[in-house]
Amino acid sequence: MVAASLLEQQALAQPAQLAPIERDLAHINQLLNAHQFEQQALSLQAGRVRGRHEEWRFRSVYQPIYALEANGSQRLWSVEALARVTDGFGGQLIPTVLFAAETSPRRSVFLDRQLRCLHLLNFLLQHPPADLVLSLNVNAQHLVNVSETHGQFFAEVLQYLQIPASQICLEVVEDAVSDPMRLYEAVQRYRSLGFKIALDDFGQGASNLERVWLLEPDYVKLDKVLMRHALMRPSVRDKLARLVDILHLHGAKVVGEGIESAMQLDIARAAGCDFVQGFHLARPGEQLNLPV
Ligand SMILES: [Ca+2]
Repeated sequence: MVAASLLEQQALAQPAQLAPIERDLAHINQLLNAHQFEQQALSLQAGRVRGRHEEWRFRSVYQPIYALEANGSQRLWSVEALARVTDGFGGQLIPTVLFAAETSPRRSVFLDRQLRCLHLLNFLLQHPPADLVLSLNVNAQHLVNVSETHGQFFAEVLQYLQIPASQICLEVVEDAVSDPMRLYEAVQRYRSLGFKIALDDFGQGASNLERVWLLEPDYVKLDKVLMRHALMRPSVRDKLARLVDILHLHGAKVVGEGIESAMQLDIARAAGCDFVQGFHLARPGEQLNLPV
């Protein structure tokens, strides 16, 4: 009797569960198809959405970002979506290499949009709580290639899926764009659409505080190189705390990236970081790693 009623429930539930995602996929594929690169860029395989372009295959993994609570505990605040790319022979490819190999701006825009849709759909498939933020990396070249309509495509996708833009944090790398005003305009546009903005990999390369003042990001992600220096050299820890103070003064919350040990977690906490991310806390995985 119980078994029969379970089967009945499944029989009733299956079409209702499958139909919306397939409908969503068809709609988003249609939007992506405007680029005329792939008819069916996204497809459902074994309960997950997969992406494709020519010989490349894409899937999503997510790395949790935790809020450091005053009582010493950590709370899941966001997941950063990362792409796993394989070529036609099953070899792994780093996504940045894929983008670096792309010479056509049109194709970069298509790939960037496809990956964001892929990550969003795989996120939604796992029924995340409404307060879990999805962090998405924006390819720097994308910022240069798309002009005044920054964020419009993705805002339309979100509207269709009924997800508020405020649940999405867009991570941008400031020193990858040579023209700061171009970056500023893109960020302003994203913000006007309701997205949260994070400045990614801060502290590496040519990143500087002046751009933080210009962009006024909601979050600044301290690069793992900074966290590594702080671990190796105690003198850097005071400077790290001062840097976090300055970022706080300008209204940004601070994420310590690359937390690979308990000691680095202590350093991040002592420096006043609001959030932490790294292998010591959780590795990227297909599951969102939601607390049970
Ligand atoms: Ca990132």
